[in-house]
Amino acid sequence: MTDFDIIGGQHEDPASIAFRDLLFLMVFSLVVVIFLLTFLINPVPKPDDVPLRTQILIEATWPSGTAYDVDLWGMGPDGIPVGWGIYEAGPALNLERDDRGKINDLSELNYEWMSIRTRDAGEYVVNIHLYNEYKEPLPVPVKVRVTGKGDIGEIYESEILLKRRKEEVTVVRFTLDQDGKVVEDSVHDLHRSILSER
Ligand SMILES: [Ca+2]
Repeated sequence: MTDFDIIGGQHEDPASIAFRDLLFLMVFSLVVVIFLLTFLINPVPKPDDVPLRTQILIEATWPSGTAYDVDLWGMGPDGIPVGWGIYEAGPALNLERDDRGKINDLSELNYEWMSIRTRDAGEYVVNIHLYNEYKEPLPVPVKVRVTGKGDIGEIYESEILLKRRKEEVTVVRFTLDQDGKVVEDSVHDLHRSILSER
């Protein structure tokens, strides 16, 4: 019996050790590659895919299946009106979904929403406007809700009646402080037209 046989008998064949090490390296490399691929396949989304980083959500809903074209209008601290045709101002305010009642709309839902993506300090104004009732009876009830993420919570929720075509109602105004919190007692609905400032 040679030394080699003893070694071979008591230990594994060097070739199989080498093979096992190689196999281990391959599996390890594969795990590393899969790990890296997970990041490559799920990278930070491209701008178009970015989930909406909404800090404050402004929603308007009116009766499903009706033809009323109600518009949400908003204005942030930069004083730039945002609404139909003017979809965003600064990084703060965006009209995310316009709903024209039955026009270009396969859904029965009548729902518009705006987002405030950064809580810039200053006053925000939220208005609704009846662009056209399209022969539907008046008034039209519009539910409006303004909800902030996390500690902000609900800022406003109520139903407003729009009584005539082109009527613009100030739903709610509120002010955010430097920390992005709603200033106490800043919530009110004193009329301020946004459409006239376009
Ligand atoms: Ca609309």
